[in-house]
Amino acid sequence: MELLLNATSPYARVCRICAIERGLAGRLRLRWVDPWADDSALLAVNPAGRVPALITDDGQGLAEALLIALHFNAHGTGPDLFPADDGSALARAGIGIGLMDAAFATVIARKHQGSESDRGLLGARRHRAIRRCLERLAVDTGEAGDKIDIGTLTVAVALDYLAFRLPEYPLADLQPNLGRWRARIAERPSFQETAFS
Ligand SMILES: N[C@@H](CCC(=O)N[C@@H](CS)C(=O)NCC(=O)O)C(=O)O
Repeated sequence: MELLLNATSPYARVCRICAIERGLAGRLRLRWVDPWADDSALLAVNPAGRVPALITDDGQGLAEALLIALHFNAHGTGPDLFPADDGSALARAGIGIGLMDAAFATVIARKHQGSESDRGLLGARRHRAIRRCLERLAVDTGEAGDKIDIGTLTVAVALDYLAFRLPEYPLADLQPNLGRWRARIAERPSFQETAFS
């Protein structure tokens, strides 16, 4: 299998972490691409031009982080990342992706339109979404404990991305319990091996 990715994509990192947790790292080739450069190899797999994108062992192209994670879950071994009997995993993943989307869109808007993008209608809306997600997760992750599933992994990557790109949200001050939870999960080899750079 080949995963097309870049080093700063939180979505791609979720996929890498899922592959490692499912014991698939040795079967996964990483192909580093620049999604912003209309890389032809990437466009052949994902015409939307976004990473992550996966070419499966039987040559199927897959886009979208959670669908790729589902594929890894079906093929590897290890913790079941999509436990059918635990709806909270999917619910948590949805909030994690929501946080990731709001944070990523904030970063991209700043890059292309400057920091005033934060003050426009859409920018302010994104910041409200970030704050609401953090508040919800502060309650919710207490219940998650040390579970390893698509929900906890996605949330932890979203929080890491926030620390990486938007340090004006200091988790340790804003939501100390959530900060401690993130620090614990970030000790896993799957997180250490895929740190943002
Ligand atoms: N919903 C997608 C989001 C993927 C995404 O936005 N990837 C970014 C990098 S973090 C990208 O490739 N952006 C390039 C673009 O939007 O043209 C997923 O879950 O995989």
